[in-house]
Amino acid sequence: MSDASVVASRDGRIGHILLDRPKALNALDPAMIDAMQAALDGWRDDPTVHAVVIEGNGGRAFCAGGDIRAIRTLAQAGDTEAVEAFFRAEYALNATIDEYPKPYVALIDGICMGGGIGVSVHGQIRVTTEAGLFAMPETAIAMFPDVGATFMLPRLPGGIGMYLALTGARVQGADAVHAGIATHFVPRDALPALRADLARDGVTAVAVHAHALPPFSLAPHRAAIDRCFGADSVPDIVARLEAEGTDWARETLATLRAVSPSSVMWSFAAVRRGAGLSLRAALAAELALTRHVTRHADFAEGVRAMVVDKDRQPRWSPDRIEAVDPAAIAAMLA
Ligand code: QUE
Repeated sequence: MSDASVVASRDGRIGHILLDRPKALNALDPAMIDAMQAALDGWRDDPTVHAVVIEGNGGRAFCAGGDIRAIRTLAQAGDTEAVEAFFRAEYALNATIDEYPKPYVALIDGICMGGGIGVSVHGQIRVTTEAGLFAMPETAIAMFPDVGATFMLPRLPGGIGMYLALTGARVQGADAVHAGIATHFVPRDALPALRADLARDGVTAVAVHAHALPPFSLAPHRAAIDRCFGADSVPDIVARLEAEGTDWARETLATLRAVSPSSVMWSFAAVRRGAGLSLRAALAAELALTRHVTRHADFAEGVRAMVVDKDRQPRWSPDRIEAVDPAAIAAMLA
């Protein structure tokens, strides 16, 4: 079976999904989401499929996100039903991956952000190469870490999840295993052999090819991440970063000051709430939050600045964390 931008095929014991939209860094459009859901549904009860393997084509990206440009266009046209239909289908796919009765193996060799996290992290096995580059960068476009990230991030060690959620910080290669996003590290050179062994032997091949991890490059900042991002409010996070007095803290605060202030506030609240929810409940809460966020002026402005015009000069409103009304944020999550 094949769609324009997803190739679903069989290879020995596995069902193989190739995200094949390399010019858009394999970002997910609605047809790709439908094709992936159909492939997984078709293989669920097929006794000859022992595991599913997903990869991105083109060598640069596993999957850079979702079709956020199209969502902005629909939202600006007032087509809330089409916006909702996109997120509903994407989040349903995320839940299908989490609940899939067979091993689901993502081979991540390049950019894996936003929607790419959603079609990998809920699977049982996430293999990263040294080129795997992970982030939830949504505060830069005034969205929030969705695709089940409000469930996943608060379950990462210490304050790492909130740090990744609010700053959009990138985690590369073996660091993603240390952070709890990936499960195995396999060098890029070994991927052809891993692929062949997965088809022949099934998922036992992953452990055979997995390498020991180099040290966590965030280790020098782990204590500061936990101190600052474990705070109980965004203004408290800012105050703790100011109190650190290190270059890392100054750079982190500058990042936090550059992304959408409103988005930092609603992302903080959404990730906090996700700590106490099941994945299904977190996805339902995320869907409800998309209705408010995609109507907020910062969302259209953020996608304009980062994805459409690419001037990277968004004009946020309000333009400071301290000017965001906490009651307005609370109302969006109610
Ligand atoms: C922040 C984001 C996204 C982004 C850039 C940001 C995001 C997203 C895309 C994206 C990437 C490639 C595409 C595309 C969209 O960019 O979520 O259509 O082809 O999906 O700074 O959160």
